[in-house]
Amino acid sequence: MTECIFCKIVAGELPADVIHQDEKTIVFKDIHPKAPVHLLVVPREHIPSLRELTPQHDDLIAHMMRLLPRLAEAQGLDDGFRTVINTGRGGGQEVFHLHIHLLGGSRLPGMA
Ligand code: DGP
Repeated sequence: MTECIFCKIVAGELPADVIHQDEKTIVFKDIHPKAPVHLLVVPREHIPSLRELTPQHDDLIAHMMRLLPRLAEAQGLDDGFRTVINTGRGGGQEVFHLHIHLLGGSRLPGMA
């Protein structure tokens, strides 16, 4: 049995506020939002992080990238949005199932 929280959400074994699903991904609200809109774009396949991506994942990654602006538009983020991928403990990753944070809805601080 998997111990991965996001695999459990994908399998419907844990609840989540799901706002989009398709054959490759599931998108739900982050449980600890850092902005008025804070979604997690999660592949159904368990891939621990960016480090484990292979050429076999190219279609999936393209799909996730192209999904982001559609989600942002559906959320009314007309002024822009931020995407974040944390990788490894040093990069702040807490859940080791690849995911893209989509944040917006307020003026986000600059990265500098
Ligand atoms: P990261 O640090 O990049 O691994 O981000 C993990 C995010 O996942 C963090 O912002 C909180 C969120 N999260 C953790 N557990 C759950 C959960 O059970 N449900 C939801 N919806 N989000 C979760």
